[in-house]
Amino acid sequence: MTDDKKKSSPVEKIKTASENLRGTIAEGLRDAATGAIAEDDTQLTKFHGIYQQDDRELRAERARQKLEPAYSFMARVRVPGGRCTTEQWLALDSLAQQYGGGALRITTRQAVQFHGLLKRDLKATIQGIDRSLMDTFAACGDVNRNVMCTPLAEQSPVHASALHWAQILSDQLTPKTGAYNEIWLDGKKVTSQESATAESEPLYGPTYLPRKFKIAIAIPPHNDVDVFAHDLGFIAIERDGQLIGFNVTVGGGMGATHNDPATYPRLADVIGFCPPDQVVAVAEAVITTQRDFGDRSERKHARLKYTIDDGGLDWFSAEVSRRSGYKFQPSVEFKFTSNADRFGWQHGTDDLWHLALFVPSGRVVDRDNQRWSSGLRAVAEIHEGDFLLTPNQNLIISGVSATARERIDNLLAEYGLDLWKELTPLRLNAMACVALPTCGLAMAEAERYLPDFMDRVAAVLARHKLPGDDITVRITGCPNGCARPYVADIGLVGKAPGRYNLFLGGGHAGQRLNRLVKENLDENAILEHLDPIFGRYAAGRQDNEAFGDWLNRAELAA
Ligand code: SRM
Ligand code: SF4
Repeated sequence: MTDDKKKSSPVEKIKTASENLRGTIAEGLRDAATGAIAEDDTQLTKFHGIYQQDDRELRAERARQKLEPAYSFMARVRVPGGRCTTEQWLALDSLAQQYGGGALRITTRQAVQFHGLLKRDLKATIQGIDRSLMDTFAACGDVNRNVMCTPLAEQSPVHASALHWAQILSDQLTPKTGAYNEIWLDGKKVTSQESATAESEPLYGPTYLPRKFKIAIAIPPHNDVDVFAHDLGFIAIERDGQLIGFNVTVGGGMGATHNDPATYPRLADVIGFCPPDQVVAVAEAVITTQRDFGDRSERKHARLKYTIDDGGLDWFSAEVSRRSGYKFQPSVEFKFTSNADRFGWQHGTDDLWHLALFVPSGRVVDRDNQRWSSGLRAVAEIHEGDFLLTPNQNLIISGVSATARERIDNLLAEYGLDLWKELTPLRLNAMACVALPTCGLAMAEAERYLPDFMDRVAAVLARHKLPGDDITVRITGCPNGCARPYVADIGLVGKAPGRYNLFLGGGHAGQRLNRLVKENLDENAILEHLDPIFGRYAAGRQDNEAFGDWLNRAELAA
């Protein structure tokens, strides 16, 4: 818990002095002498969904030429529950073509990222996003971020209700400062005096949260959102086909630092059940408890999971009850079976059809024989429903009439986008984070390495006559865990170029952390390590037993 005598971290000081997230961002944008903004402001733009980056592959050459790094910006668009209209998609696509190198990136949290935006184009991009009734505000930073929800509300009335609550949570928990409006949308400037009163942040206070905060809603049996990886989670409980409330989970988080045992991935605990009308009060109580007790001196120890481990789950739960005014009811039984997406056409409660497409690592860009930008644009131009972003970086074309299905299928085939038909579940369910060249924290490749690695894993599996359908592989370029590698059957976590820590035995439904089995391996060593294990798995698995579950039962537990 917070010790008042501890020194606040530098980021806390920046937030305090920022006048509700303004800092000198506006001035920095006007400075044409550099492609960067002031260092303190790089912390503040995160709250506006914008990260300053530079192309790491050009660093050495630019330094040799005595040039400043090739600065550019990543902007993350919030899409609560992953639902956007085709008009919105077309607007994002058009901005990507104009300013973002022709690419969009669907993230592991149902959001959309632009990469490579130049400082001079940032405002125009944000204004274009705003015109499509979307924003990047609070997509990053020490606040509640994009609220996730199992997509496709048309699967059942429970799915529709869950999305409704995701959108309410998203609205209620967005910060109130006018800084975003003022800086990016040329909104009215608020004077310091006004900002103290009209603009107070009733939920967050002037220094916001000690660290990022994430919420997900899951609908059993699908744990596609990986609810246990979130600071706060809601597991939908149904009776007679209707939502009756949620089991509440707290304290999940993936981030860790290599060789620092004080940091660790942690799965959330279920603390009880609440009816739907208590969801907002519970979320606010969890957030204010973290706001008041979270560690503001050491950012590596500032996530909610550490606040809970330091204070104890009972204390935390009682504090949330006290603040919300609601006592949790006992949790209700639930069962998750998978944390993957389900590909292909599904029929919805609306009597329309919905097609879940595999998008490799969520990267929407035209490549030789897979023209994702052009193909999805062509679909969006004739499609009357929505595009839904999944928590595994994929996309659902939602709301297609029976008669329009063939046309969509033909378009997807024409642009090379029907990969879900030909790839195996092993490949379809594998995930990698962005990593190099844009991520400033990457220690190894992830997204660019995943296809090669999966080919090699498939070859080793084939030797043991295993299709690998029950194996989830996730790779990240560093231990921060952006592709949630610590809940995968097989997790590779970047240590250095070409080298990874190998984690095995995660729960196939995201319900169990895997374990570190070997450190700092290159590809050959990883495959050599996996080969005999796959052999034993082939011989010893029970019917449909997922790799991580078998491994945990048969080997790791021993
Ligand atoms: Fe992440 C930081 C990308 C989901 C844990 N993450 C970053 C940054 C912004 C790097 C930075 O701080 O400079 C990465 C930008 C790379 C780039 O060039 O785009 C980045 N994170 C991503 C995305 C785009 C990965 C992807 O391949 O899709 C995901 C965007 C999600 C979104 O739309 O909001 C993404 N990040 C996650 C997740 C998964 C999740 O939330 O379900 C996690 C693990 C869960 C968690 O939060 O514990 C995650 N990202 C982190 C961390 C570690 C936080 C911690 O508690 O230690 C960092 C580093 C940090 O915050 O200091 C980080
Ligand atoms: Fe970057 Fe690490 Fe996140 Fe991958 S896991 S995107 S390398 S911060």
